[in-house]
Amino acid sequence: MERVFEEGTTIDRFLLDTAADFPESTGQFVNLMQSIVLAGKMISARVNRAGLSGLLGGTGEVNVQGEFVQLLDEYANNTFKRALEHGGHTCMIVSEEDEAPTLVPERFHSGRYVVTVDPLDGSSNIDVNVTIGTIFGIFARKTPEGTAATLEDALRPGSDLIAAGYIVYGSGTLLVLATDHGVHGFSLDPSVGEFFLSHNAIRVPERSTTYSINEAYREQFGEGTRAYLDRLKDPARKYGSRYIGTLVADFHRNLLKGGVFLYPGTAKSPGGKLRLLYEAFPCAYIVEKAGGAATNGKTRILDIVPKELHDRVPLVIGGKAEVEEATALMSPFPY
Ligand code: P6P
Repeated sequence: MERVFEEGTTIDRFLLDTAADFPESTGQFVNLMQSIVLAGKMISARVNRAGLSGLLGGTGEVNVQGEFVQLLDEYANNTFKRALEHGGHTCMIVSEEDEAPTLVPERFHSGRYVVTVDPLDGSSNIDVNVTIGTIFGIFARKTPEGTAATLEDALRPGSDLIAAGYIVYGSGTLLVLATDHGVHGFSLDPSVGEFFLSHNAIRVPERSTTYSINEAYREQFGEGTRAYLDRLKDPARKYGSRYIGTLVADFHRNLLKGGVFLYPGTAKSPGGKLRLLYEAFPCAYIVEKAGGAATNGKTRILDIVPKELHDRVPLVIGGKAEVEEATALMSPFPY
């Protein structure tokens, strides 16, 4: 039941107002979101001062993805987990930065929610002051409250998500949250340290004239993908290319203004690069709540069940008509 709220509503008031629509709510979800909001404020403050506080550059470590860990990646990961693991609302955290899930201490096994997170997406852009962001998904656990969470609570279809969102650290800091009430954006006013509603009931335009893809890999894509890209270059369609190299930033621009983002698989990497549980699932949940669509080039992203926590998946996401056109052409599957 999508709802529109008055401008200037704080995120706390939004969370309390929407929780009131669910008589069975215990307040755990509101508390969980308030923990995510706190982590977002802390990461935003550090990102904005990274150049002044020695937080640029790498740690020298390589993570489970085989990527060099940046200092801000480590800070964002630790900050996000610390904000969640002692809140009594979360029983497990699956992070891009950690091979294994983080299980909360036994005294918090009553936590109802499982959170998947890419603490800082767009690492390659951190040191050059280009927009980066945090992406998160929220499941209600399947295993009984009061017990330790298990992989069963995370290896499940994206359609089990009950909420998802992201925080983009760009010209401003904006938190976008998708729930059964629709997709709403909250801008951080750093002078008061509060997120205020600034984007009411976001809907993604069905069609646009923007596509986002790293065309350097063109010769590695399937012939269907190349055929789709050639179609977009027809001057009559007036498409332009926009590609930031940070998924959450490209996705956010396309969510607001319309556009299709593609990270297809290739012969060398049929699964593509993006991760299913904490990148594709949350973005797919958000875009569908905003009226858009997301596939892996063949099937709906939210219908996929991950085999492992760090599964990768090809991603085509954006306005429904554009995703359908691209998906119909993309072959041979999976790239
Ligand atoms: P490429 C950032 O490292 C990331 O994981 C996504 O945020 C982004 O969309 C993608 O990689 C960019 O990958 O191969 O185009 O550099």
